[in-house]
Amino acid sequence: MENAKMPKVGIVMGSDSDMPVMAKAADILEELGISYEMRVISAHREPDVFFEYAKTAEEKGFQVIIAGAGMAAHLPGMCAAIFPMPVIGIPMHTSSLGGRDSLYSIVQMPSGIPVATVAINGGANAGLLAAKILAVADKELLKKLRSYTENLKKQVQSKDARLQERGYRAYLEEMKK
Ligand code: RP5
Repeated sequence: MENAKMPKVGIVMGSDSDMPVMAKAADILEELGISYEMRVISAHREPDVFFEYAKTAEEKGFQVIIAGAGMAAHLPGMCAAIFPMPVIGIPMHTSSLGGRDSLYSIVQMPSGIPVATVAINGGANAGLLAAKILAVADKELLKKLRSYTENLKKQVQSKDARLQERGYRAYLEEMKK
């Protein structure tokens, strides 16, 4: 049973050390007015808690889960094994293998259980991808996404206009300030 107060997106991370990246996904959802719930749940260190989370995610109203993890990053894939709707995986950068460990763990899912994997530390894109999935059935949200994209274009255009006006040397100096 869906109601307006239910969070539409579940944001889950394997450790609070993932928080700076996961916060970027939450920032995007807040900017677009999308309700979410954020949790720290480790699939390895507390498998019983994780299983309960993934099993009850649908009845809590989640339509998308954004799951971030690092190293042997099984959290997103296991969410996708249990939760029937889209799961977006965010591979964390790691000091030992530069995040390739997390990336391969998340992206190399077996056939039948997809995880939409964004770039290493791609928190903002995960938030945007979740919004785009929800926008398929939400015209107001689609409008906000169009204006978000239009704003990106304006930012590049104003940078280029400044470059044309000042020249690259002055532009570079101003960037250092
Ligand atoms: C993963 O192990 C987490 O997602 C985190 O990225 C990584 C390291 O966790 P901590 O040792 O910082 O708690 O489960």
